[in-house]
Amino acid sequence: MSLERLLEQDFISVTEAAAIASAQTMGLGDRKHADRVAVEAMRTTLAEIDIAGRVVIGEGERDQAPMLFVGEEVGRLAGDENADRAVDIAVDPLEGTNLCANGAPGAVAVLAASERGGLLHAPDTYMEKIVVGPTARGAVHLDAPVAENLRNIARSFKRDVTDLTVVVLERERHQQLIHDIREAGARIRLITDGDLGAGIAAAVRGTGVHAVMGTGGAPEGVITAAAMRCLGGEIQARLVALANENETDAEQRERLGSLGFTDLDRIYRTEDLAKGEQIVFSSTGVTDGELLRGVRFFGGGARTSTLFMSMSRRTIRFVDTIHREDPTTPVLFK
Ligand code: VTB
Repeated sequence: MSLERLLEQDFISVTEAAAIASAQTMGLGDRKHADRVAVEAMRTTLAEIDIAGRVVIGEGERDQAPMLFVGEEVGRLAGDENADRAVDIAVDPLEGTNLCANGAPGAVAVLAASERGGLLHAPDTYMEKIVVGPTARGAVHLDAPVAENLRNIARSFKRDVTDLTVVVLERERHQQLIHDIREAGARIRLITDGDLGAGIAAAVRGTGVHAVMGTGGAPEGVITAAAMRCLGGEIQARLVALANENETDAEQRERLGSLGFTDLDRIYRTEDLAKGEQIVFSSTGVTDGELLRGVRFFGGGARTSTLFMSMSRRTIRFVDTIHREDPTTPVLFK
């Protein structure tokens, strides 16, 4: 039986647990706390399932993160390299920590997994990305001028550029990009956080999102790639050494170099980021979003909405789960 099939229910419950835990902190204004409880819930649930899991994208390097750090072995079969359930795992227990802390839409709990070696161990730095869905796959190039990419996306959708919407993170660094998109005539949706969820929306028709452009986190780029493998979409990306609250540009460049990422011109394609032959992806809504509803508490339980995708099985499931503390709690149809 394929790994994907074996682990389906298990992985759904992992992101559900993380989503419920963090949703309980929604609006408390404490993003670190929201993230911590999501990490704890995800790790506790992972420990109960029959996998020899290895975290390849996690909460940070071992010295910075107590749990779900890169390299951590998780699952009941942890450390058993002969296990036929050896999987590499990329987690983002709470994507959009600020969104959750502010009760804003778009926060999700996410996990992607593959056979060993199927997901790039990307460093925790920035990544320049362009993401499109299956309709515009093959029509863009990271180095092409913005207007050219938009023209080609519009052609794929058989419409005008003015009928496209591009999602961009609202950041100072995106001034030029925003200017170029406006000048080309496309519409823009600025978001405060969460380019992973936006990338998934771009790969689903009917969401009104046609592309995501700009620079966000590299680890999320790999998880986006895993989702694109399942959805038939495309991501092109490049690592960027860019200062953040902890490091200068030069420090990032040095760290990238020490991890073996010396060619900062290299464009990573979807398959470079997530090359696995068996890929699964699970994402549960924490707050309401484009595709998923957030966690709803009803007194005596919670209801979650999850997107679970399996690449080789070619299934995309929208899973609506009622978690009851008390088995006598009535179930509502909707
Ligand atoms: C933001 C955030 C994303 O990376 O892009 C962040 O919204 C990095 O950018 O969800 P800043 O340091 O400027 O906030 C993500 O966390 C993932 O790509």
